[in-house]
Amino acid sequence: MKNYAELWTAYKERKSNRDCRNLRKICLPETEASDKTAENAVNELKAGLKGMLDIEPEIVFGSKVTSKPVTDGKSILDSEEYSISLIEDGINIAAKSSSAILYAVFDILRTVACEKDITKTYADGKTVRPSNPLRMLNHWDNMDGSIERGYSGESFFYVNNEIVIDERTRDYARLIASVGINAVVINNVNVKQAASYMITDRYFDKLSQLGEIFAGYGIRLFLSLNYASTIEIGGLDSADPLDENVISWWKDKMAEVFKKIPTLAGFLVKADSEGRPGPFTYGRTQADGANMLANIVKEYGGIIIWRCFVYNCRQDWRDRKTDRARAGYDNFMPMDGDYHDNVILQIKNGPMDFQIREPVSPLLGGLKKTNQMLEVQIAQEYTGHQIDVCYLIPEFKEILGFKTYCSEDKDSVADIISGDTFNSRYSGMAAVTNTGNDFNWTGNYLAGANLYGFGRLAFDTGLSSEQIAEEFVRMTISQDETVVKEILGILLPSREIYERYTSPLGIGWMVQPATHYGCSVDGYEYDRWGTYHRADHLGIGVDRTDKGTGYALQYNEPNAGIYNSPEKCPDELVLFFHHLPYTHKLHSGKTVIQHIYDSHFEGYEEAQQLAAKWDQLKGKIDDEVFENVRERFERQLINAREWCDQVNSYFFRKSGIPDEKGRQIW
Ligand code: GCV
Repeated sequence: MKNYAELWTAYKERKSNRDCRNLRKICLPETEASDKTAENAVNELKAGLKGMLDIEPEIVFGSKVTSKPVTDGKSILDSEEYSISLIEDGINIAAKSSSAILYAVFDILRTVACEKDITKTYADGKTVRPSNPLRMLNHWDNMDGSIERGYSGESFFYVNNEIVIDERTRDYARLIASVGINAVVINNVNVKQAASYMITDRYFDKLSQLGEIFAGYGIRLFLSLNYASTIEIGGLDSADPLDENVISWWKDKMAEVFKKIPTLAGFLVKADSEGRPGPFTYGRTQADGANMLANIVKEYGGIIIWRCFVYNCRQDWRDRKTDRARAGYDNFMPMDGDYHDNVILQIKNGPMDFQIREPVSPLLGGLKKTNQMLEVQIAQEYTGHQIDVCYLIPEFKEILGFKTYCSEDKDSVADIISGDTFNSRYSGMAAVTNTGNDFNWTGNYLAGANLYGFGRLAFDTGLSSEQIAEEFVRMTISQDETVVKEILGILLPSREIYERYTSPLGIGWMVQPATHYGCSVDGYEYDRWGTYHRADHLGIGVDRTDKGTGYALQYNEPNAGIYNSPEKCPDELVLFFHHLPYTHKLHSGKTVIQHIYDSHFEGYEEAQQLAAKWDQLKGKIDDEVFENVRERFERQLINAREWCDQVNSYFFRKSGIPDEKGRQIW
């Protein structure tokens, strides 16, 4: 018995699936005997079919795979494409690489696990090509075992500054490969202390072993890099990207690192951000910093992923001109086209920081000549800490579907990050992960839907939130139709419910600064982080129009015009873009203040309904799963009530305007 759950890779019995039990033969492309990924795929297939159906179909190896060397996003996509078709007595898999074989195997196992008919599913043949070349998880794991913004235990990669490799490591690789993840960054972007030594002898052996394990599941290993390594571990007194000594140190270092960790794919860099060092210190640009490293790692096929989370975190709250939302665009747009083609800019979905509702970052659709990746967060830092249920896939779908108007067609965020719009060399999607060493990996069992869902969505952006949630529930919790329906009824509206009882109309924040959990309306109001609601007795919101900070104008038309106008701006973002009187009428017909009251009362009530729905599942699902989520709902309701009452009281006291429905406000 493992000391952790295998979730959707547990392959529990599905013997009632008669159609699948008739499977006699599976044809696979032939691969080299030494191909670990193909070996893992075959083992997975056998274990899955045995476990779920108690069958052992004949495995026949056919034509050779013709995988081309992977040099860019397009060839990643070519090589990961697979087809599944029916043959007499069985199934044929066609694929150009062993990773593609693995994905085909997981496709078949998913079909069986969801109790779908194989004959129907693959009747017309099914060809799948991933939507995004890079589908990545970013771990914010520290080497002392803690996880920055982690809500599901400690790290399973590190204990006491040592790298741990055990059965769980392999099962983690299986788990994430099964949903299509093909890249992972294993350490926190805030690279401090021991983590700076990741690129030294101290960790090479373990990292090389880890890289091999991941490669066996088609996953490319990346490390977060300390931009100032030349100073921290190199004994130099500078990290200036144009300094010859700095360049020469990096050349030697990279030669050593790529030799010692042959599977290493590249680095993720957080520079000039929240106290992390970067090229700005030396009067250089972000492009100078990224290109210096990219130039050096190029000869090893390495990639530099450079984060755009660069802003002034020492703002004076009295200053209304500086706008943190503007910072990404202001810092990165002027150098569009200057980045080397093995640099990818990684852009958070919104201009601030993973709030429950933000507009899409204007860099997505702004940058036209630079490789770019979308960064989302499944760790629920601002969305309930994996205590409150908050299924994030509907939010990610909205982001992906956002029309940026950056070109005549193919202008959605999904088009841009797939590489299609600008024919980018590299692109894709990364999530700050929500995993830890808890028994069930994600703390709350229902938070597993975000891990599952992110992978599935990054692999196929055309899937719907419902489809993904249903697969997750059927594969992980239950096949019972009533149970599936009830849990979907909890997951699908949960993000909007969370939004309703927390911060309204796109304003964000209002969280406890120390933890980012729980309500504190003024928690960030008089602080240095650039995250203000600017509420007074007359109104609330940040003026980001042409008369305010001008942020709205960073968008392409017609988005700029829509956001710039309080009449046209969608209600859910109106306070992000406008400072409005409490009496301002929204599109909904309600005033701002009445919307605040109504949405908070409703949100709290809906949270209670979700908890009641869950209570009905007692005895119908596994006790441990039931209890795990029930206990979290208890805490969610306390949280939701506090948010509701604190926000309503705060704005009643500020505005003096009573609730027109006369409900109790404290
Ligand atoms: C890893 C936010 C978080 C930080 C995080 C940072 C980032 O500010 O609160 O914990 O640091 O984002 O994305 O770099």
